[in-house]
Amino acid sequence: MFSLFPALVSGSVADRSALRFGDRSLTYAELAASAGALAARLDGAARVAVWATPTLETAVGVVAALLAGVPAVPLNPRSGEAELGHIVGDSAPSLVLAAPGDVLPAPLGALERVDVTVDPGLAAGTKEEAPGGTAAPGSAAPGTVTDPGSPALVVYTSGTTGPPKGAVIPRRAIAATLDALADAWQWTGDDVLVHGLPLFHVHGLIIGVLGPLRRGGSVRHLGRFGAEGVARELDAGATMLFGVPTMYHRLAEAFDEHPGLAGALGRARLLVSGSAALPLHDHERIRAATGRGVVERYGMTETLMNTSVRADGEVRPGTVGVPLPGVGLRLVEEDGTTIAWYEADGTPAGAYDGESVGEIQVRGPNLFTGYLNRPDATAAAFSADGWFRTGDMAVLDPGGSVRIVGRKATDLIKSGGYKIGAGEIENALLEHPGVREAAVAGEPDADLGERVAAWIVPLDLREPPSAEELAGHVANRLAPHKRPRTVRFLAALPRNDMGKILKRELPRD
Ligand code: MCA
Ligand code: AMP
Repeated sequence: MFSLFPALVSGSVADRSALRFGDRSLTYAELAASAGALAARLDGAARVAVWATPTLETAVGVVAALLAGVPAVPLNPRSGEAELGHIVGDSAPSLVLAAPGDVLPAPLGALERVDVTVDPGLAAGTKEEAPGGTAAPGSAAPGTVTDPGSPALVVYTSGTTGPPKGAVIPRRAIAATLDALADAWQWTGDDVLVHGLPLFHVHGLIIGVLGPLRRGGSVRHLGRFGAEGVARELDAGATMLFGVPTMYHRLAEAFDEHPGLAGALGRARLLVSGSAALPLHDHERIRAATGRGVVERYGMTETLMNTSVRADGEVRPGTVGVPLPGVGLRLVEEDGTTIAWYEADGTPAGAYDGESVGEIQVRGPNLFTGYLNRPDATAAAFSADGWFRTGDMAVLDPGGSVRIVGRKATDLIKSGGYKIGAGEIENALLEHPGVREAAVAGEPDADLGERVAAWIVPLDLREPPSAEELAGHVANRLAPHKRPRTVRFLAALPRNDMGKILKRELPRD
């Protein structure tokens, strides 16, 4: 029998807190009852969208879909209409799950809506029959036994060009990645995780919510990330913190303002950073103030987690650790030569020269099964012999840890831990009536890692649209985190003889 949430189904930790968002929380018994009742209503649906606000309802909705064996598509509630329209059109959900009172925008208007009602009373054994009739209060039926290869989630992720693609993540990948992290981090049901990550990406949803639930442990979500909330929860017994580098940067900036923060971080069992590289300076500031190193792990929407520094290992800033159990990893040069590799049992193999850079390629049970409706893109993402090409360039350091040194595609921007495709923003900018030509690239940013910068040739150079107007245009069409934070106006874009934009020659003041 395959179950993603053994603790939820067995009732072994019925009275333990499973989820807490602000002052609302559910024990395992209450979650089993709420999600079980909702799962009964979803039975038979082909796919469901989840309006993924940072709330208890999102967590219950996703767990219900997983219990029912129905793939869930988490939606960024800040997505603009163009982005939402694409995702809903592409994934064709049969219905959308939302919290009562949530106002859903136009692209979701035609979908049947099911409100997620979170009812702690159900677990107290009120003996009312749950909606749908099959889920007894306090139990997590139905659908707890399903094929590990069947799709669990479809998570949308940006590429260099075009609209986001839906990565189809099977149940097996979720179980494999969470169990591998449990091994690497000595993560148990006694751990209490705190974070403030969004719930429509792998980091916040799979690692940050499904992770504690698979272990039978607890998660406390801050609703909105902030130093005060982090310190409060760590002081109140939370043992682990997950965040993107921007969050750790902001914590490092807040030490003076919050005298208790460094002590609180120092008491955590594990501080984990991922989704982008944590700069050396922030590593050092946090270690100096708290006495603790931040553990980095490396993953991707398509692969879930690939490597991590182990809880009992040494934190070496700039490295993302070793492959997780079950993950095969190799470094491959441009001409296809493999220069270093790890077997899936974690054994380094072959001779590596200690300095050559190669693309990280991975295989293992943690991988997605493909991009929804995009067999072409799926085929292109794998090598001829079946390894997933991450596009990340790396070396191995002398201890065998992976050190990421760059990315193959310069048209991918990582800002605040979000992956953003330059092409997607260029297309949105070109739809603005005042824009003749547009180029987008990432620029270094101390807070966000990289910020989105745009170079615009306006239709009328004397009266260009304002930077704020263009930022708002992108935020409203796509999503606020994709908006350009710097806009420069030019008379022409630098191009080569073929007409291709030479992004390296764009003026950066
Ligand atoms: C600003 N806002 C706007 C505009 N300008 N809204 C509309 N139009 C505009 N022109 C609003 C925003 O909506 C927001 O509203 C507020 O202004 C601030 O926005 P922003 O500046 O973007 O937010 P931030 O504070 O700078 O966000 C930093 C952050 C965030 C909290 C670190 O970037 C974040 O949550 N990052 C996490 C990304 C992540 O989870 N990545 C995982 C994917 P309001 O104030 O109301 O909010 S990677 C992954 O999953 C892989 C597997 C991995 O390895 O982990
Ligand atoms: P996404 O496609 O949004 O899931 O982002 C995945 C990408 O984030 C990877 O391909 C890496 O480029 C980057 N990434 C994730 N974790 C790390 C890390 N710890 N250090 C550096 N880059 C990372």
